[in-house]
Amino acid sequence: MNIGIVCYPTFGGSGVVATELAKVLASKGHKIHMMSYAKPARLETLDSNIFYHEVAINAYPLFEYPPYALALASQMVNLIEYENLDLLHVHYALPHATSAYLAKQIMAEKGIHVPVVTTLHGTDITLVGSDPSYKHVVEFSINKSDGVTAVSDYLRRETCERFDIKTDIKVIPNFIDLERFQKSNKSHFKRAICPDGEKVVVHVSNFRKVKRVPEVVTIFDRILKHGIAAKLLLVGDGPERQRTEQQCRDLGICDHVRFLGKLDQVEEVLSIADLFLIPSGSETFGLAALEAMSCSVPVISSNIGGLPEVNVQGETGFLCDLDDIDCMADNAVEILTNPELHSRMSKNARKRAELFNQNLVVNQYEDYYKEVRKELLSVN
Ligand code: GMT
Repeated sequence: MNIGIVCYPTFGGSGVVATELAKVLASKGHKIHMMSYAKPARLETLDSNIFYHEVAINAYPLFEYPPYALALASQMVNLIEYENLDLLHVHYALPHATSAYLAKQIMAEKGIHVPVVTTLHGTDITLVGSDPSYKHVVEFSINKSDGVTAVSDYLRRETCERFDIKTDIKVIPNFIDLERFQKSNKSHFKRAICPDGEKVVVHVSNFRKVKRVPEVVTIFDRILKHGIAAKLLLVGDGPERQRTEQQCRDLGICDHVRFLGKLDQVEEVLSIADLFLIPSGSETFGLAALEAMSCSVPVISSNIGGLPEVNVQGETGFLCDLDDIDCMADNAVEILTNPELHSRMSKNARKRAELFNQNLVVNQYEDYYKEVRKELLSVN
């Protein structure tokens, strides 16, 4: 198939999922046309089946806010027409599903019918999409999509509660490349970071408020106070970085905390991790937790949103109430000081990650594309 995939280019989860999906589909022989306002962060490989089309947003003196949604719709129309797209798959409802609806209507006038699949990821529903300034447009655009998927059952339920949804939402979970995300020997890296054999605690995020990075540091401080020699590796960057750095200074633990910034090879850090912390205030899935689990790292997470669909209480790690820092810290200490428990949870984590094998999940997308396309073509 010729598939148009639209996403945000940033390090956020939806862009990562869209790009990884594009790569797997391309490896299966599909021609993928990616659209975004900048090159997606993980689209680093040269692949003869992937074409990247940057959406040009021309600035005119009249435009205080250049209309990206319209530029994107025009780009979609161009690609449907000249690259014979069979289907548009947009990741993140706003404004991608709206642009897709417009492009679809423009093409329908010319007698060309292209189905639109919208994948809901998270803040497009829980935060931005529910904002009254966007709500009606998001609701309309979801209802006008030919197929809608959500990355977790929690997100499907949440979407139906927040919006008047008249279409079925299919849950297709996020997925993982089990080859890439597996524990590998990085002893040189471990020695460099932990010369005295300290335990390694890792957190990966975009450092937005919702990720609760200061809570990560508080939990880590409790681990240190318990007398465990440990290092905290913080991967990523974002608005909470400065506040977190200040917190480390205030606690006097800067020597134990490393800010590694945005990294492409996250699996290298996860390979030396003993524990992963993700105490998020909202998480529709928690791709970062799945990446850690795939590298055999036990996870301590909050028990909100889609996280319980990924991390299993007492099996792959522990889940605690959002504000229960004691629970997270106590369980962290337990995992780090009980080798038998650690080894069991590491194995279980990898086993659970195998259920999200990218080959299995991408097949679900392919089947869904066929189903949605067949349905649209049967009525036109
Ligand atoms: O907050 C992020 O990590 C970015 C955000 C996005 O929409 O790009 O991520 C959401 O989508 C990811 C991929 O489906 C999920 O794994 C994240 O849980 C979800 N983030 C939130 O719900 C806060």
